Amino acid sequence: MKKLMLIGRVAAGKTTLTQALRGEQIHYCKTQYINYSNTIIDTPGEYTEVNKLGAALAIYAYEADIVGIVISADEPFCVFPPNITCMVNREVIGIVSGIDKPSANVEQATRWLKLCGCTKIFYISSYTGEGLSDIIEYLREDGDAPDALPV
Ligand SMILES: Nc1nc2c(ncn2[C@@H]2O[C@H](COP(=O)(O)OP(=O)(O)OP(=O)(O)O)[C@@H](O)[C@H]2O)c(=O)[nH]1
Ligand SMILES: [Mg+2]
Repeated sequence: MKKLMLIGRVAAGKTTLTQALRGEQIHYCKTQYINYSNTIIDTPGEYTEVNKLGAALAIYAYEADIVGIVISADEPFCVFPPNITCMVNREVIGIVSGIDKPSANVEQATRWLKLCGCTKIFYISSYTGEGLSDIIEYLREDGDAPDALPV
């Protein structure tokens, strides 16, 4: 599997997505530090929100094959500046999370991710499971088991 690093504001849904992709039971767990595993690097939202910590994300991206910008479908504003994808020398994908939420505005989140510079965008709900297989398929490499989950 390609290694995916997730970035996004606090409560964007990064950890919940990590749990869902791994097939774990979903439970709230505030991310306090960068969690590193073989296939997913989960980062605290503060690294995205606090300007000076953003540089650490750019450096940490070297550890990943793909960086995923996670924006929840009900976020009231975008914390990312335009064309942010050029700050890392890895492929950057967009992930709209929480598409099951009643207040979801998927079109708005999509516009923000495109403004960030994302050309490939996934739409997921960690609760219903919608869209998760698309991400798993995208991370899969030759030789990976057909049902492999990033653990
Ligand atoms: N309805 C719905 N709620 C979600 C979804 N994903 C996450 N949530 C909820 O959003 C809240 C925040 O989710 P987290 O995954 O902890 O967010 P995070 O981006 O890891 O946040 P930090 O660790 O603080 O950076 C939790 O209460 C989740 O249950 C989703 O797909 N659908
Ligand atoms: Mg988290």
